[in-house]
Amino acid sequence: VKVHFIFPKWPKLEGQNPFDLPPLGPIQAAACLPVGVEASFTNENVAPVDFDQPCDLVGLSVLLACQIPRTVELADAFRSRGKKVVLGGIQPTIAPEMAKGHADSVVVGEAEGLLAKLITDLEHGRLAPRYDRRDLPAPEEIPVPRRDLHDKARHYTYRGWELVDLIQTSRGCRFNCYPCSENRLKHGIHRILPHERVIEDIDRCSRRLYITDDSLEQDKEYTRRLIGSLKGKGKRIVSHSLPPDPEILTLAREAGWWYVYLAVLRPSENLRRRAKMYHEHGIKVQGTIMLGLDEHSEEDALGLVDFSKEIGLDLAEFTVLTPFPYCRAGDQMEAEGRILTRDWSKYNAGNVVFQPKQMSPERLQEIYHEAWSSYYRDEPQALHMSRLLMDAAGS
Ligand code: B12
Ligand code: SF4
Repeated sequence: VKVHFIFPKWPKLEGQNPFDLPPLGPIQAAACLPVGVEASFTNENVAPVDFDQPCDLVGLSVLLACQIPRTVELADAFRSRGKKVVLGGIQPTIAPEMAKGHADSVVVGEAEGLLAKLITDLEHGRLAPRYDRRDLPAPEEIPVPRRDLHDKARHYTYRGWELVDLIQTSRGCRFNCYPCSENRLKHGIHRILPHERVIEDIDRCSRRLYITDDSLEQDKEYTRRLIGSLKGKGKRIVSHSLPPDPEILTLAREAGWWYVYLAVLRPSENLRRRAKMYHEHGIKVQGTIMLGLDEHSEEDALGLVDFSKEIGLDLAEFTVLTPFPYCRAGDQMEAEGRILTRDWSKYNAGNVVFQPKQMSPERLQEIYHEAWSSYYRDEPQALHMSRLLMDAAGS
């Protein structure tokens, strides 16, 4: 049996980096296939899809809402050529009904523990419409991803630089931030992967890592241990925010931390202090700035651009609040009848898809465009990016 995984194409944000990262979901799902089942992979963001691909099953991996329309097109196209199609990933987990009429089957929840049965059923010509995993696999069930399925040299370099490998060392988040779906998706539980499994995976990755763990702030002890396991491995590491603790930041820098993502929803002393602290410890900061919260007037939203400059973000990515399903923002906008469209292609955090409280949707959209151009007016984004890359080269 051979399964061909595909990561459907999705629209980038206005000024986003011109490169694509090697996705983790599909190669993690591929690792869950029983022994003897062959796997191959196409990331449509970097390579064209071959509709005549010799395989017994096409597995579409759907991470982001803005991939849904393309997923449906791909599923229809493969099925019209007589191929069996299964959908998996976060979006089919949130809304399995998206598979109806387009795919033969859908995998709901994490893939670990589900694919052996699916393959047996496929072999016997009785694929079920749905394989469900509403409980969470134990950390010991989670195999090392099939990194061999990525052609890194061909698809994942930027100006000669090998891009980061996405890696996961734990799953889940016990916090429940307003615009985020993770708490509900992973039941608010933090599962830590076995140490040996994490090390084996780290050793298979390139020199640059993006630790995709939801939060490294929810369990400081774990974060300290993780930093310890990275020390001396010669890696440069990107992650979500680290705890603002001088001891942890010192250890992180020694272990090769390169930059952290920091969410900016409103100007605050706390954020100012954090950014300063990261910088003092030699760690760069990429901000994700979210415009259009109910508390934002036009002036507040524009003020966030100045604040981002003031705190010296090394890279800034502007987004508009997007009421994704499975998060408090989505629940609220739905309950208040403020969702303007369910055209998923627009759900990439770069389009206004809800009625803002203090301005028109059109004005928020303009502010979003102004934010990108104003932030990078004096120093183009490419320059910021080069500086960030130089930092990784220099140490
Ligand atoms: C890495 C990441 C990104 C990367 C993706 C890069 C890439 N090439 O993959 C980047 C930085 C580009 C990104 C961007 C965005 N992201 Co993002 N991202 C993530 C993150 C942190 C990790 C994803 C991941 O790799 N997980 C690890 C893998 C192993 O898990 P998985 O994909 O779920 O795979 C498992 C199963 O789903 C299943 N599976 C997966 N594929 C398949 C296929 C088949 C056939 C089968 C059977 C099973 C299967 O098996 C796997 C093992 O169990 C998630 C949060 C999270 N923890 O998942 C958010 C997350 C997916 N992002 C999210 C969002 C909102 C965005 C943005 C839209 C907005 C923003 N500003 O962040 C932007 C996109 C806008 C844009 N144009 O950039 C939300 C989506 C919410 C929702 N309800 O839709 C999430 C859930 C985080 C959150 N805050 O809620 N993101
Ligand atoms: S934004 Fe980060 S810290 Fe907040 S709930 Fe989501 S994953 Fe957890």
